[in-house]
Amino acid sequence: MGSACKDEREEVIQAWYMDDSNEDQRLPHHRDPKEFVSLEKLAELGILSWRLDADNYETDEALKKIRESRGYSYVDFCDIRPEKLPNYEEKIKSFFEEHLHTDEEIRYCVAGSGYFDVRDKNDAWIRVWVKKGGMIVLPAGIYHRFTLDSDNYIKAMRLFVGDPIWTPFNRPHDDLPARKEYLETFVEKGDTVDAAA
Ligand code: KMT
Ligand code: NI
Repeated sequence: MGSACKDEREEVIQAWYMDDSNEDQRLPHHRDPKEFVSLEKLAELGILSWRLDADNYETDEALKKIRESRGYSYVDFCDIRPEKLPNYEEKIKSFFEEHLHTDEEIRYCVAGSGYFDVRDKNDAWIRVWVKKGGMIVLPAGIYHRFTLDSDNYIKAMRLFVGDPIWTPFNRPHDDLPARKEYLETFVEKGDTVDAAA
């Protein structure tokens, strides 16, 4: 009952507040009790998401429309698993360093799964679990990090507007225009309404 109303994205993208234990980064790190975060709340942080048909990404009209409307001209794939990725342990460590980018980070999981951790408006970690068929956009300037989950495998399409710039700026990088714009657009908006009265 009621399941017809469920957002189909929730089958492949789930988010929750993290605990603060230092256990293995690949574990879920739920709080006790669990505190899930809605996709609407992620949207308030500037995070967009879709559910797509990962078995047919080569011909998928829905993906084509997203790429056209958002200008995602570039695509490649990254395949992250111990056997495939050179310097695997080193890369896993660097993905998990908190950082931001001056452009969107756009990832479409076509196989496997992984955790994209993002900071909320109060600087708490939200863990965003993306599974096969889930596509997310992290806005420019949001602090975030990535880890595999305990299945140790993701194949993700990486998209970009024009020539890709993957440079991570490890925290703190609060003086970058992209950071300031992020805060103005998603964190400080609305705060001045009362003060202006
Ligand atoms: C990133 O930017 O952290 C990555 O590209 C990680 C792999 S994408 C699933
Ligand atoms: Ni990143």
